[in-house]
Amino acid sequence: MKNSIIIILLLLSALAVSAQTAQNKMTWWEEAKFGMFIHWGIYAVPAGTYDGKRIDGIGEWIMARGKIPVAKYKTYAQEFNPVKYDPEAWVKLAKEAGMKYLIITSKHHDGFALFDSKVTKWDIVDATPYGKDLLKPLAEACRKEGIKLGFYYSQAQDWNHAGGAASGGHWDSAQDGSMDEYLDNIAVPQVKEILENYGGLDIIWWDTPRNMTKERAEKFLPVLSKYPNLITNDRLGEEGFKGDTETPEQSIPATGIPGRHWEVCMTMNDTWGYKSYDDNWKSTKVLLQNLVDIVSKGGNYLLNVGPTAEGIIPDPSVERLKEIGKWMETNGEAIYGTTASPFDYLPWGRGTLKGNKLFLHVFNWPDNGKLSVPILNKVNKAYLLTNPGKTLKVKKSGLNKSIEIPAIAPDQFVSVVVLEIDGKPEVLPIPSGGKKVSASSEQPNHEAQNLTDGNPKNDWQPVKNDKDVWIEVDLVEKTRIGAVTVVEPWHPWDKKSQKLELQYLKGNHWKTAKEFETKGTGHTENITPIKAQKFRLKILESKEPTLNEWILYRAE
Ligand code: FHN
Repeated sequence: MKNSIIIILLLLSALAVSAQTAQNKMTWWEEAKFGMFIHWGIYAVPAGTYDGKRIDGIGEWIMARGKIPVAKYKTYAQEFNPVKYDPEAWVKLAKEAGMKYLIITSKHHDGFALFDSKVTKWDIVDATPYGKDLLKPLAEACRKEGIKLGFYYSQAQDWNHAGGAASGGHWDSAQDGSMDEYLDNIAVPQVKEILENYGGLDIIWWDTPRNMTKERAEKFLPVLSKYPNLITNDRLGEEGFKGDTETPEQSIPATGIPGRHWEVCMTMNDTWGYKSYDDNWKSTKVLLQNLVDIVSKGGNYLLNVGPTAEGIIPDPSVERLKEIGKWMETNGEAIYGTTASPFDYLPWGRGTLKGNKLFLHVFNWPDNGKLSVPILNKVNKAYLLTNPGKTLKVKKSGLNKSIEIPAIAPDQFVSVVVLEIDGKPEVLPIPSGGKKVSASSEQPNHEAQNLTDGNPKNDWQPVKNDKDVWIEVDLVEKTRIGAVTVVEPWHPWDKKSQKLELQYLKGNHWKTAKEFETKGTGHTENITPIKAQKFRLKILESKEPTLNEWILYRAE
């Protein structure tokens, strides 16, 4: 008896050790899915207006966009007195929204430190009437509430310390100086300060590695090497510093980023730093569906708030975060700790997976009472996440499963249906995956075949003087296609778009399936299902025709 107890104890401790070793510094991050980004600084004082004029663009860039002289910008610090700042309330708000981590701008491009820095007077303690470190109480609140903490740090751009970089160049001679000296005397020591003085950070979030050569980026490595559990992003150096996470900004990569951890950062309106007149708020539905979309593709969502100079998070942000939080309270199981969807595409929504539970996040609730799911596995049980006691009927329908669902969507934003399945999810492959692609023309190293290789990093480019640009795929057999995705290389701020036409071959004639326009950041378009073997995509209008991936999805 005694022996068997000892054996059981030994086995249990071996299991505990192996569970621990399976953990790594990314484990909490992978489970977290949702974080709060906070852009806060002196720019909240002008709040988008300089010299009586509204300055275009994002609020935290007002100094650069308005070419505000260093001495003038510094006077705004006199008005930065965030007496209404309540760090506990901010952390509690993040927690209420279902966020598991928070990343705040310890120093943005204006070089102003929200912390007490010993290497400059351009910080909250020395330059403002407030006079107290803003990040210490935030770090304490995070620890108290169990929220992981990250500091954003603009390592290269600094418009107020001589030698700091500036995208587009300096506009005031006070900014001129040696970038290496700036890095040695300001940036590297400050990174040391934030790592040492705030009880241990979970994340450092670098940004805009302007002029950050390999040698310059390497200046930060000795201090970073002391923190093996620190997560860093991919924006430290111009090249060769991949960090732990990739950071698509303001748009969701159509096919995720295979093989990498990635996090989409996004604003709720059109600015990161507070602008008094930016009212272009995304709806709760859009924000929540973004979260689900990102998680279904294997990424995290870092959603921004831009507090005022008094320390208030704007009401529209608070309202949206609370609504998201309500949803997360009942549906969080379908988000936290899940892995990417086994489905490449679902016409009515997205999927996430945890063990044998397949979560179906329905954006467009079918009005025929049936949810068609292209899963090949046996389904043991189906139910609404909010009502696990009531089993939903499942029938086979061709290769799909048809779930009998209530007539009315149970949730106004996203309704979650759970399928408990037998074994690992099995789905049909993408019809266009790996298939032969030809094109009107192609440049060396930018071949059309890159379009179906599943790697969004390779692209296709036609030759410069191609006047009738198209690509064509042969699916080998007639297939019913219900949607098309294109992956494109640009950022939202590049403001590029392409007009495209999907065609299919019927007899000897190319027929139009659908014309549509992208925003240059990747696009998915549903089409009325069409059965054909050969499809073509014509680039009708584009200043720079190119695509990274071209995917055709099966119709239900
Ligand atoms: O220039 C910054 C911008 O102000 C903001 O901080 C965003 C957040 O990802 N990053 C840079 C632009 O990519």
